[in-house]
Amino acid sequence: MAVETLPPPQALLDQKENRQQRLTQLYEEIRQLKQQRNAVILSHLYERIEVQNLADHVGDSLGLSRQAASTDAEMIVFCGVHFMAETAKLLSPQKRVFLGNANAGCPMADMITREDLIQFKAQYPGVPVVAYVNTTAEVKAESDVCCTSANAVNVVRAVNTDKILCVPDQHLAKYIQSQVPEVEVIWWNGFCPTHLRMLPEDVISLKHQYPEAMVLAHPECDDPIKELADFIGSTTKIRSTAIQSDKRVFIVCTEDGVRERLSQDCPDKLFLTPTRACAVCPNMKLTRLENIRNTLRDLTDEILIPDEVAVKARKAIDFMMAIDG
Ligand code: CIZ
Ligand code: SF4
Repeated sequence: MAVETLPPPQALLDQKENRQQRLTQLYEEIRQLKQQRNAVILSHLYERIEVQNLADHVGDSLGLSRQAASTDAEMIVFCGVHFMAETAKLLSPQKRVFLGNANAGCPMADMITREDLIQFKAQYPGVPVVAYVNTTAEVKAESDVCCTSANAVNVVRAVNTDKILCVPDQHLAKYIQSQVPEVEVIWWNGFCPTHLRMLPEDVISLKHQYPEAMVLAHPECDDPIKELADFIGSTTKIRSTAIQSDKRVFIVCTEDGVRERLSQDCPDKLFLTPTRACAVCPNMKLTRLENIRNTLRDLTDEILIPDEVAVKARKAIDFMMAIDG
């Protein structure tokens, strides 16, 4: 078998040094453009670590959208996927909103269209719809209330109903069902391909090697992973739980950006992933510093939502905020 020849150590060290210089130069270009544009940069916890480190705020989609609404900046560059930038635009209609990379979409959000939802609702007349924030503005506009992974259970409890349609994530829906048994949750069959890559046998094997480890899981994971978890919650809650915990070892069952973030937040703790480097959302990694620089410079692909859609979608978000402000 042919053995691949690797570059000598000095060549690899030179590459590392060049990359560091390039990053420093890009950081400076972005800093200047940001000032000129009066812009704020927001990064989801799933983004590349250099993007998270550059951002003014890091968090989950709703937390960041709230930041967007409260800032004095005239322009927002959202480093995340399309539905997140749309949510920021819905909450900040007077600001200009751009995605860090306009090609970054969410396969789960694309698993249900407005037309699909209209047909789904027609099968269950009068049953309210809760839409996960991972949906397009058009789908939110056809829904009664929005939710995030952080507040989904509280939102469903607060809607006065004995049945609810939950779109698009079947795994979040099953989690809600387990927590709110008094309401019948009828779900759409969407899923997150990244979260489904994590395997229970990998969690079990890590747990075997590190029995003291705390297992942290996102509700988008499949049931067998959630059954192994010591804590289930949103990215922000996973982060705060790990930061506040006395434990030293964690098995992080969500997109790898959270593990990277936590490794930086808590250098004295160990964060492990239950897949061999596969829990990476390719869309979340599309945004590079070059894309952010180009977005600030060229102002292309602005997020625009037609008024008739925005007014209805905002109602679903406002309803969620009234329950879980
Ligand atoms: O709402 C978000 O940001 C998502 C998609 C995940 C999470 O749990 O934070
Ligand atoms: Fe969508 Fe999953 Fe990627 Fe989140 S991690 S953006 S839900 S595909």
